[in-house]
Amino acid sequence: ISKPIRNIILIELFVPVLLLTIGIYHGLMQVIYRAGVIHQSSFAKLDYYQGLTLHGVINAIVLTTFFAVAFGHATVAFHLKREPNYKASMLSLCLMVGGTLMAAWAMLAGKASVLYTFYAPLKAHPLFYLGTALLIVGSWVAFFDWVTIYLKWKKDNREVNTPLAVLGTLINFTIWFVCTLAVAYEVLVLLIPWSMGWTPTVNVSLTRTLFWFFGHALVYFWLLPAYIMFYTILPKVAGGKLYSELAGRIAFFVFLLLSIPIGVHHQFGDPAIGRGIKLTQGILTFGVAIPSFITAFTIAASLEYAGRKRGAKGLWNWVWKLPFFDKNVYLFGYLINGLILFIFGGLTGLVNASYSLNNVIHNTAWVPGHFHLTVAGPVFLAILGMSIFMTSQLTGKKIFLPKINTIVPYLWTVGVLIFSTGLMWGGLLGEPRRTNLGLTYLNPESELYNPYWVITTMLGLAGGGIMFTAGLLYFVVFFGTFFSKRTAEPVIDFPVSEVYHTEKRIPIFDTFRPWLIAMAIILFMAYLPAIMDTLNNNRKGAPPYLPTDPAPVISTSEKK
Ligand code: HAS
Ligand code: HEM
Repeated sequence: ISKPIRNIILIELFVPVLLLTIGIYHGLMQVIYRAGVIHQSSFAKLDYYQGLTLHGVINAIVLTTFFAVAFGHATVAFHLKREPNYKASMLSLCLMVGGTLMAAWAMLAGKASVLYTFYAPLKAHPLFYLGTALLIVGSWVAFFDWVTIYLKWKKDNREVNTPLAVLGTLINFTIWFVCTLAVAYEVLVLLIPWSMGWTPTVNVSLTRTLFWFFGHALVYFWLLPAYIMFYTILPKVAGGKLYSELAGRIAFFVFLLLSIPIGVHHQFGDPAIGRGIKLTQGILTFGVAIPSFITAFTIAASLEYAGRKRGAKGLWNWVWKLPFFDKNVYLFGYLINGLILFIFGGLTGLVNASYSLNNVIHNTAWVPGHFHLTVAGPVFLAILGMSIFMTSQLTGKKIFLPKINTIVPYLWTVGVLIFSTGLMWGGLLGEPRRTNLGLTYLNPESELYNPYWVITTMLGLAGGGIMFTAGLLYFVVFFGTFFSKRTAEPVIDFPVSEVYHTEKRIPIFDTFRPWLIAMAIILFMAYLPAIMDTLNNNRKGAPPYLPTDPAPVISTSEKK
């Protein structure tokens, strides 16, 4: 891999990890506010909602997008043996960094405390929306370049299966491209004109619906790079083989069909949307769990094979033969811990998807409990492990403190399990999400004080503290590796799982066109009625709000 492309990938890892220091700090602050350790609306000149926005946007949008592009560049270059185009990759990088700086300025200046979901009626500075749009467009540029590379490769290799990692990357970015079209429309046509004051009101339901068209597919955009690692890297580092490559292909194509047309499951409580479409998208949500079940069984079988190859006998002994604490294959620790967390993340997701159970947990602390077991579980751990792996390879430097590196994912997992137990238990007791509990419910001075939530928020604090410590150790390893002395030639050389069964090539699982057509039909059927509902049931529109105040923001002209 050439030096210029190497440097681009390294910048795409370094910039978001540097910002992650702010993201992780605000995670700690969130558990401190929630547990009522402090009874303030701001700390160190940063407001509660400003901090929550920084936490969500940096961790869940900036880090994940930068990483997906960096990993995509490396995956395409390594598996197709063709380099990304320098000019396109540079343009993509500049757009992403420029966009991130704009959004970061708006958030740090306190002009964009709109949370990472940024739909109306919360209103941000136009630069926040523009910055987010540029970050997205930058990632598109990289994707378009990979498509060109792939098409040229396919011309020369018509009868050869596309490598699973490349197939996963292309499917992931197709989902991303389609779902971000909705958010681009939301931002450019609805939110920016409203934020500039050109339009006085906005259709809140429409902005929410367009956001969730993007928002749930977004979670699979986070997840699929981790899935690529589970299928193509984990069996190899475990010392075994991938049980079925075809299963991986099927899983990725089902994600292509079902990742987007399920966003309404975030809007079960929205009165503007009809019941029929909620039921339809609720059922499709259960469908999207199928590729994850396929993955669970395929990867478990691959791991069992690895354990048996390492000499295991009996029914369960294979588990203990796996290389949990081997510092030479530290990626195993990061990936297996992610999978363990995802068992609980997946189960809680299925609870959320059930229309009637959703009424119990919606907008409670249960929801962040669920998603720290997913995005801060398999997704985040895969990013941590792979960012260290790629940095070490692309710089030719040895891992700094390898033993600490091996422990990080275990510490993080213990932290997340305690943290999410606290949040989900609290959620079942009615504890709200996105609320500075320290000001009221967790403040003994307040008449709203609720002693039932002391234990749950204390668990959140304890788990969050452990996660914060693991985060700090990761920073030491990452930056220590980055700034140490070069000891080898820079390369990119991923471990690649061999397949257990030699399967015949089935062309339908190596072709995009029929799947793209099916995707368009399902999307159209699932979203047209939802969009129509938001247009028909929201004639009035709403003025802007701030998260701290239930009354609308009155503009100076209206005050007069
Ligand atoms: Fe979710 C809310 C439903 C998956 C993230 N989700 C959220 C939010 C986020 C999020 C961020 O239906 C909050 C958004 C907000 O701020 O309001 N979610 C689901 C369902 C799934 C699901 C059905 N979510 C994810 C993933 C995420 C994520 C993945 C991030 C990466 N979610 C919902 C719903 C809501 C929601 C509702 C709205 C709640 C509300 O009312 O607000 C499914 O995709 C889950 C399927 C997963 C499985 C698990 C398979 C298990 C595996 C592990 C195998 C382990 C092995 C290890 C092999 C079925 C693959 C073996 C171990 C050894 C030691 C050998
Ligand atoms: C929200 C803690 C790491 C993604 C929150 C909340 C807490 C928290 C307490 C607020 C819950 C609420 O009041 O609604 C922590 C701690 C972390 C950590 C202690 C580690 C030290 C992460 C990571 C990610 C992440 C690594 C993703 C990669 C999010 C998101 C939100 C959130 C998307 C939602 C923000 C919103 O509601 O607008 N976190 N978190 N967190 N966290 Fe984390």
